[in-house]
Amino acid sequence: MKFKEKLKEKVEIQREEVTKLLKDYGDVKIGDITIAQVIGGMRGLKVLVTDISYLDPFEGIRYRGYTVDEVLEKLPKPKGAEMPYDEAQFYLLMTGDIPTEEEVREVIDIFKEKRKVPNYVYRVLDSMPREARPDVMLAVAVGTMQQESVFAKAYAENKITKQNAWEYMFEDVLNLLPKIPMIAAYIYRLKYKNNEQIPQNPDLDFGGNFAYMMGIDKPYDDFSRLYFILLSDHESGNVSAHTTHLVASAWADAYYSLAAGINGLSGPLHGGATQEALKWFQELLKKLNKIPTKQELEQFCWDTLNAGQVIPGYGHAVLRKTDPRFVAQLEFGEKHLPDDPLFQLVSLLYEVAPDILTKHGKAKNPWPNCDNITGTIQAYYGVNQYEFYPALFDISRSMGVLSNITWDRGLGYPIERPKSVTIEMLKSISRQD
Ligand code: NMX
Ligand code: MLT
Repeated sequence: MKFKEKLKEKVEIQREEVTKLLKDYGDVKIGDITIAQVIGGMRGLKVLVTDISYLDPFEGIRYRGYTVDEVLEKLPKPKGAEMPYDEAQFYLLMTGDIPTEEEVREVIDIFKEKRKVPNYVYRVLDSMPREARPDVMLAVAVGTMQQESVFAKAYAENKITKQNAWEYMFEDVLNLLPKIPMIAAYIYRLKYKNNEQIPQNPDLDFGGNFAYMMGIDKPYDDFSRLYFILLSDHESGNVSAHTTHLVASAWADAYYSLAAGINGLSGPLHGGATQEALKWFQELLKKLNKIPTKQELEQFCWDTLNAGQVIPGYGHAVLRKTDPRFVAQLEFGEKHLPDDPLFQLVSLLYEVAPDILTKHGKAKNPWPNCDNITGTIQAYYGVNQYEFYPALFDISRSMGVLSNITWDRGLGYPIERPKSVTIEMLKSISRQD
């Protein structure tokens, strides 16, 4: 497998670099820690390392050094498609290189070969209560497949060393990732389409086949490809990436780790904000029974804030400008659904919310993030069951977190175990200052 050979070469080079860095410069300080950071969710603390992506507060995300625009322009696309292959993004995240047509073709073929989901997974999903949330079902499906882990099996047989651990992790990742959109589409149709399932189309790629199995016409395939690329990684500190990395750091396999990451993504302050944003727009429309004027929208924002709630899809822990992933979706909407009333409402909110949040004076970042707009576009294509949105985010995020844990094993990162202190200790440290 050329993909694996390339990765192996890169892992070996980087492993040497990391070993040298640790040996020669392990004592060099890269920052101080304040009490505010320790109590305040470790904001701004540089305590994680990844090369898969980097988030600049003002520029936004770069995947392996490439901006959103560059990735959308440079990655190979299916014939006639507007958006690149998700398999190409996965290749980029894993290797750091933009794949050639031939290189992406290899990943597409591997994914197609491995995407068949074991029947017992469907039986487990079918037996779950219909009220179960889609992302809960996805996490259960991933956990159920843990018995397939080649990493866990090799560990039990004492075959794993620090040197070869990444290869078993990589094999698990290749077995697991292509199944995620298949399972998510199955869950969608099980819950919302009377369990009338659409079999996979063997001619289609990751995003294209997902749209096909959802039963939604073009250009939903392109929106799926776009969305899965955009949300795939956001450096290491976000809750889903960090959770996956943390669990994998104890040498849990990819199945356990991803299931944990899916649970980590669910909260309304993280991936759950996709759901909250559409809910917020729908509540507004229900209250007014019409498309609001600018003034009415402003009032609704203030009502939300005065009730002590957040405006979903606005603000960010790191970003200090409009999220380029929001912009990419906005551009897609301007092209494909410019007259949709809900889409126009998203654009109107973009005109009013930053000023209001600034006047409100709390949020450090008054600009929209990726989650504000996703639901509007999904709903336009008929996916208005907003509790499904975190599961959509999970499909995308799986690409990044699974790349990260492969590299974690490749570079021999140890179990993550930071130190905690007591409040009494912090009080005593502050008295000495
Ligand atoms: N609406 C109202 N208040 C906000 C917002 C917002 N959109 N964003 C931040 N604040 C408040 C925040 O609740 C906090 O209030 P308090 O001091 O009373 O605790 C204050 O502003 C300072 O928070 P920040 O330091 O600006 O933000 P933090 O880094 O703590 O949290 C988020 C980041 C993303 C959790 C926060 O901005 C938020 O809750 N946004 C709305 C939910 C959302 O869109 N989440 C999705 C993030 C992206 N993703 O995909 O995960
Ligand atoms: C993400 O994509 O994970 C979100 O923007 C949250 C974050 O980066 O903290």
